[in-house]
Amino acid sequence: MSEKKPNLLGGLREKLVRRKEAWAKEGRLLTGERADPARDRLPPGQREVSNWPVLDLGVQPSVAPEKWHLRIDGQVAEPLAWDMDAFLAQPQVESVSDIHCVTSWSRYDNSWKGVSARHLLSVVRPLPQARFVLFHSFDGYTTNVSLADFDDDDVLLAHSWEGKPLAREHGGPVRVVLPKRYFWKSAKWVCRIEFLAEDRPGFWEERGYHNEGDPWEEERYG
Ligand SMILES: Nc1nc2c(c(=O)[nH]1)N[C@H]1C(S)=C(S)[C@@H](COP(=O)(O)O)O[C@H]1N2
Ligand SMILES: [Mo]
Repeated sequence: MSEKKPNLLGGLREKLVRRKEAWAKEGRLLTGERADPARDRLPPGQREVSNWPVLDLGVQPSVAPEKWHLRIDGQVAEPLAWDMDAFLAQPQVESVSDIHCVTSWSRYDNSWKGVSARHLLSVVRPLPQARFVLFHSFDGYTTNVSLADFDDDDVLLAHSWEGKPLAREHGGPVRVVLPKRYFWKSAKWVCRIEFLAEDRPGFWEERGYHNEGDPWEEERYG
């Protein structure tokens, strides 16, 4: 079960990463405004799209459902390792949420199905010192959130979108969906969730992107 490691010197990936690093340095798209999710549907500087753009590092790992596996470990009382059958045997939830990508597109009313973060937390039981969560993916990508951000009723590990299995380019078989943060926090092809006492920045967080990434506060870069 080798996790495909990204080739960090690969041409396409390198260019993509450089461009997005440059955006962070320039503060591209920043409006300096805020919005109130209770009143506004669109966060500042965003525009609604009806298609669903694909954004990643240019490597889309092909993970067959039978080969998919998830590990949850670190600062938890009950670490776990699940294959797809074990994952699908958990209580399933459906939820509808909006996507806000830091490159300025937002997509409304995405319907997801999968296993809720709240259920995962009840199974692994984070230890008192656990305060952060780091997602790891099959393409080598990582991204971090606070435990408080993960522990929300709209957060899930999704295997389906609009009633169909989640497509490979969008992170299938299983991705994270964390609607209250920019979409780079929603790890595609997730394989490991690590609970930490100390925060550890992920791929974009190390490259000029904001640690928390709240779209309503326009936390694009940090
Ligand atoms: N594993 C992995 N997850 C990832 C990424 C990635 O490169 N690898 N890109 C992130 C970024 S920057 C965005 S905007 C969203 C895009 O998801 P989508 O391609 O389904 O729109 O996935 C996020 N999750
Ligand atoms: Mo993104």
